[in-house]
Amino acid sequence: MKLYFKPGACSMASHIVLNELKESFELESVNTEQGVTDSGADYKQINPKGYVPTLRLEAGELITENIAILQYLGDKDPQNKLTPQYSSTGRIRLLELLSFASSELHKTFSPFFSSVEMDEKARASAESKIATRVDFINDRLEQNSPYLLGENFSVADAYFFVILNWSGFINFDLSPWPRVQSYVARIKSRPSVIKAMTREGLIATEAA
Ligand SMILES: N[C@@H](CCC(=O)N[C@@H](CS)C(=O)NCC(=O)O)C(=O)O
Repeated sequence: MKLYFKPGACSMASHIVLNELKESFELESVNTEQGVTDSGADYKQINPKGYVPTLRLEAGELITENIAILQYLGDKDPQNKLTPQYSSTGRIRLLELLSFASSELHKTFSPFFSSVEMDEKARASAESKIATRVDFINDRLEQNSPYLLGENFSVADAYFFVILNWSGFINFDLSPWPRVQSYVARIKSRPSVIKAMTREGLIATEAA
């Protein structure tokens, strides 16, 4: 398998999950602005949508979209319990969380990374939306801990971690939600996360 990624972007969630698995995999970084991969390939030929992540399977098949890739990877080894079984209530809860992460949380952070600068009003409005979404995560963690689905770290936690970790890059203060801050710190200490962050250049030394 090969993951096309951009350092620190949402693709890091799939990178983390790949590190949780025992299978070997390759990584190739993508310059999405220029539409080229690290080896010089035209990224539009790999993923016409132009954004990361893309997962290439051994047989050459390509999977796009965070929530599809995360579930594909999580289902690979049921013993890892990264995804609850299909048709279970847990699986619906997972899908509910992944949809929320993708269309509500992730996309509220996106304008902060755009080349178009946000004015104060737009920033305040986006921050207020992020706050209501973090409220939800906080409530969820009050009922389910240490992870969003309860006892087991799931692919949803990898995705939520990557997005919540962006708070530091956009100066969004998570201290009003200590429960969420501890959740982020807990996930950040996982060897799979340290390894992914180190490889993507987000932390300087590999502590794992
Ligand atoms: N719906 C897509 C969104 C992916 C996405 O937003 N990727 C961002 C990085 S987090 C990206 O590649 N942005 C660069 C671009 O759009 O040119 C998914 O969930 O996979």
